[in-house]
Amino acid sequence: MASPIRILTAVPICDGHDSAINTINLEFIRHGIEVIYLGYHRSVGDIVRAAIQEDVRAIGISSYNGGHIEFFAEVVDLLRKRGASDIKVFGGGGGTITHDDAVTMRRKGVDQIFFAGTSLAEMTDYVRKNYGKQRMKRAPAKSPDIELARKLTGIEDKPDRAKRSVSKRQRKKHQTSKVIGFTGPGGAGKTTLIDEVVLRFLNQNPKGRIAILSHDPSVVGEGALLGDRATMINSQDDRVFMRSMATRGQAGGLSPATHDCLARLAQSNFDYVIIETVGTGQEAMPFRKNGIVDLTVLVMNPDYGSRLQLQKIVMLDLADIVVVNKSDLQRARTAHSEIEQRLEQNRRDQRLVDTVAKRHRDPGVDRLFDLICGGEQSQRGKARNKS
Ligand code: B12
Ligand SMILES: Nc1nc2c(ncn2[C@@H]2O[C@H](COP(=O)(O)OP(=O)(O)OP(=O)(O)O)[C@@H](O)[C@H]2O)c(=O)[nH]1
Ligand SMILES: [Mg+2]
Repeated sequence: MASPIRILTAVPICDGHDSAINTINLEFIRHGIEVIYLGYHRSVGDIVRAAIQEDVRAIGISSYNGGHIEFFAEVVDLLRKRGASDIKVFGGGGGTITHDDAVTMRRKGVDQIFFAGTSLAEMTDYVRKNYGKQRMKRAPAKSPDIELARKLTGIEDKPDRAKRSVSKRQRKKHQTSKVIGFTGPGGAGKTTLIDEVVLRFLNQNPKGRIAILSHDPSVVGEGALLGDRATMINSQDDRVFMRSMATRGQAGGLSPATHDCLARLAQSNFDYVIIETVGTGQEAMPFRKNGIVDLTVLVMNPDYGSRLQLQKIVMLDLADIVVVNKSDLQRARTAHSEIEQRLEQNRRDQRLVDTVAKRHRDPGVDRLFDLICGGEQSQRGKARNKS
């Protein structure tokens, strides 16, 4: 079966009109399209970087506050400058974009503009027809990010073939990055927390690079809304390579291609590779069989129920670090002491950290960052310090 079409959607800088694109995103995913949503108020640079790293077929921009002729043209130009003009640009913006504007925009390299009154079905058909065919032979990659992004696409589209070609031992041997796995129930704050950890990394390591492999579930019809970039504001940076993956039918929090994509990232000269699973259930052990993850972090919401629920969460036995996030909530102190008792029974050197990920400069997140990045240094960090 053909792989799902991947597109990126966004709203330009100084524009908060996200209602239209939210509706359109939903329609796309209902029809089998994987949508990486970057959010609103996004710059040309952020949009182009994300499109390249995600290796999407096209960028859909929804623009209402004016300046669309220049903004769309700048996206097309920057794609060309970065060697990614095989990523196409389309969009809309109700009555704000006139028919005359659209003619100018097409002349400047925009594929298509949709006007007020267009049905959602028409847009979906357009995407399928124009961005659904297999790509022709592509020009050689002009940058390491483009090359890596294409490799990940290759693995994701044919996960079985990649699995056979790389053994677990080989993967570990070539690994240059420290790999950190984040998991935990839906909405516990994994994405917010990772973004804060990344911010600290970028501030402390002026030359460091980090990769994020982030997962969201595929829905009926096999599309997916991959929305982590909209939350990870700090991670939209040239020193962060981020890739969003849909689970594509696999249960347990990861996708069939995760292990091989992770292996590829871990060999690609990043200081750290962070992987986030989808929100998981009590029985989930997403990293157990994976020889690549060096450190596992379980992010808990204080509202897990009672002590009885804690007995059932398998990852509490396996995680290296357990985080009680949302420590600003009332139940957090009880949660801390209940989880502490639960971990004591394991008699392992597991760490327990309280955080408020959505607060800037939270001391709990500082502590988590030290636990993750303070000790053992990645191969790349060591090499950089020697030179
Ligand atoms: C809803 C709305 C709001 C809501 C936004 C809610 C939200 N979270 O999105 C609120 C009330 C918050 C709002 C605020 C403002 N708004 Co307002 N808003 C609108 C309104 C009424 C509808 C826009 C909309 O969502 N339409 C629904 C979509 C689904 O339909 P559509 O627009 O016809 O789009 C079609 C196609 O173009 C296509 N399409 C659209 N985008 C995309 C993208 C892709 C990828 C594709 C494939 C297709 C596609 O889909 C539709 C299919 O039929 C328009 C007026 C209008 N009637 O267009 C003004 C309008 C856009 N707003 C306007 C203004 C000025 C503002 C404010 C600055 C007002 C103020 N002074 O505070 C603020 C700015 C907010 C901000 N931070 O940017 C002006 C913009 C004028 C301009 N550009 O010169 C407009 C045109 C109203 C007007 N006539 O003055 N607004
Ligand atoms: N009160 C409070 N809310 C928080 C905190 N951290 C994150 N949130 C909010 O919790 C919600 C979910 O955060 P995410 O970071 O998306 O959670 P997640 O675990 O990645 O969610 P999934 O990937 O969907 O499982 C968002 O609305 C955050 O703003 C916190 O420390 N306190
Ligand atoms: Mg998340």
